[in-house]
Order: sequence, then C-alpha cells, then structure tokens
Amino acid sequence: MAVLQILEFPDPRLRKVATPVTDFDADLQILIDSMFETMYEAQGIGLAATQINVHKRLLVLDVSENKDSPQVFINPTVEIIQPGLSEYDEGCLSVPGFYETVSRPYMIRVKALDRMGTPFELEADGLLATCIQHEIDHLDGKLFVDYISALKRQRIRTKLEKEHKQSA
Ligand code: GNR
Ligand code: NI
Repeated sequence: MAVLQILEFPDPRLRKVATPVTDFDADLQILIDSMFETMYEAQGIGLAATQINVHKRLLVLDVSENKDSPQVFINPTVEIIQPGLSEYDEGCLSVPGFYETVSRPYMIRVKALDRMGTPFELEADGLLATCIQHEIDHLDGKLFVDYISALKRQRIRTKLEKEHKQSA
C-alpha cells in the first residue's frame, strides 16, 4: 500500500473524464487499498481516482464518525429520488484550505459495483449523498469550485497557484 499524491486545482488532469473499470484484478485491489490509505492520511471523507491521476471510474469514501466504514463505488450511477436540494459547506482535498456552500439533490439512489465487481444499490441522503455526488463529479472532471462564482473561483486559483510556486 502507499500514500499517493493528490492533484490540486487548477491542475488540468483534474478535468479528465474517467473511463469505466473493466478488470477486477489484483492491481485494482492494490489501487483501492492505496486510495483508502491516501484518503485517511489526508483526513478526507472521500477520494476519487481522478484525484490521484488514475482516470478510472472508481471512488472510495468513509463518512463515519469513527472512520471505520470504508465504502468503494466502481462505475457508479446516480438517480435523484426526491426533488429537494440540500446545502453543504464543501471542501476538497484537491482545493486545500477552501470551503464554499454548494446545493445538490438531497436524496439519491446509487448503483455501483463493489471491489469484486458485484453490483449493489443504496439510497443515500445528507452528507453521504453530498459526498457521493462530489466524488462522481471528480470522475467527470468537475470540481465543487465550478458551482461558485467565477470571481471566487479565480481568487482560489490565484492563491493556490501562488502556494504551488512557493513549494516548487
Ligand atoms: O474530505 C472531504 N470533505 C467534504 C466535505 C463536504 C463535501 C464533500 C467533501 S469530499 C472531501 C474529500 C474530497 O475532496 N473528495 O473528493
Ligand atoms: Ni474532492
């Protein structure tokens, strides 16, 4: 297992659209374990493969209090099952240090494959629903900053670019 490097906005690789996972092989199991290690080490509640520069439709998350409920979603699809929206102050490991309020559908049904390739379904609301949608956005090359004003997004870009230059 390994802690992997997380790409940061405005890295253009975060804009790639991921392709479906087809092989449920040993390499995939190692990748999933490394994603969990990376997510827990960064103290995130979710991580999409895109964020570690792997452009496959795969995400991991753990929204539990005690960090003891790892969940894997492979080739996930989402249906909205209630019309309402909920607002969350979202953050992102790829946009470190910034939090902005985002509205998303409140109640969703997710269909996905588990790490062995077995299909499952679940209904999600609250933080879990928000996190799943945030991660699937990553797989489609989208970031939460795409939902805020262009002015705020530009400010975040400038600050992060400055930080990246200083640490380079
Ligand atoms: O750690 C994370 N926290 C978070 C908080 C509110 C809404 C979404 C998230 S996901 C984020 C981890 C991350 O960047 N996943 O892509
Ligand atoms: Ni994110």
